[in-house]
Amino acid sequence: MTNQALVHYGLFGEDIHTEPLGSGLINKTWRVAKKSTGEQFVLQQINRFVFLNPEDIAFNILLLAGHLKETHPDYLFVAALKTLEGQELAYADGEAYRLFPFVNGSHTIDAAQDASQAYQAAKQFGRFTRNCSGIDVFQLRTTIPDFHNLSLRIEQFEKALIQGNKERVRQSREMILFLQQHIQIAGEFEFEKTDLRIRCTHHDSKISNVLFDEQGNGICVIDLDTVMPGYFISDVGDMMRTYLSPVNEEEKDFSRVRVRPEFYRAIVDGYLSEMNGELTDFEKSYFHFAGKFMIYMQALRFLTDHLNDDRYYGSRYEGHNLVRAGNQATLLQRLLEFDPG
Ligand code: GN1
Ligand code: MG
Repeated sequence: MTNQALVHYGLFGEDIHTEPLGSGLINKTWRVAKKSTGEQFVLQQINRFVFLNPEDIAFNILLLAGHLKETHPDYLFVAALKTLEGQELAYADGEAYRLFPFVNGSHTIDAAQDASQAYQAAKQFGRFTRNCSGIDVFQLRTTIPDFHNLSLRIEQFEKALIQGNKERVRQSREMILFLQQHIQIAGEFEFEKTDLRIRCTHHDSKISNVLFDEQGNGICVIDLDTVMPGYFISDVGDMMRTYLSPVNEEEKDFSRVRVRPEFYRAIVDGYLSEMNGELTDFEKSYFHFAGKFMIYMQALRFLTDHLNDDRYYGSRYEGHNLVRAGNQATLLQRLLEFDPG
């Protein structure tokens, strides 16, 4: 139904070429080219099972775009284009879509291959939060309630142990025990979070959500649907989760999952290069916890989904989410063994 969505932007007919883009698990994305002019766009279909109110995403982006234009006019903020009717979202067949301009000369990368890329990305996520710091963060809407609420993720996990697929619960015993043994991470979170500030947080800081220029410098962050009030540990932690290891959450050979010390440094240094003056001393002592927090939560989420028959993340082979959970549990183990110095 992408074609019907594109009509709302005046893009239709033989002149338009559409192809799938990216590897996100939740939203669907396409690259759209207008052959006659060479213009390019990115079209995204919002997953309405996950984002119950797509208008909240549009609201946040509009609010931030206005603020950033005033306070940081040189900062590139990729807001969605308006439809011909002047709307922020296009609806086709009950689905909500957004169209973005493609930033010329930019590219994205799927994995951090050298530490300077990790530094650049961490800098961009820090810069984003810093540039938004002048806004009253509580004006932003919460696009996914309790998204990074670790205590709720534990509850969902415990519920799946009781109500989930019995056979899978039996087969996942080892993973279940491992995660139960590390439940204190959730306790630490509850205890510490009262001293973490609520900031404008991206909540999906994987490296493919950063645009790079031809010299390899970061330009800005993209994919802003989970931008909402949150803690800095969400962004720093998800960078640790996705940049530290040379292999990602899909890797089945867990011996290849490891922590690269120079990438750890790069994340901390890159983020602080922008956020040093913003974070409190207390927050600065929580970089390591950030990694544990996000990796543990992701392992829980994958395992919970496996026990619930893959209804959230989907799966491409039998046991896919159990493998992803095992991968993330291995990464957690490696991080716990790592001494950041
Ligand atoms: C989802 O859709 P994607 O891949 O950007 C998920 C993240 C997870 C990630 C794991 C809204 O992100 O929280 O970390 O999968 N997003 C949502 O790959 O649940
Ligand atoms: Mg995303």
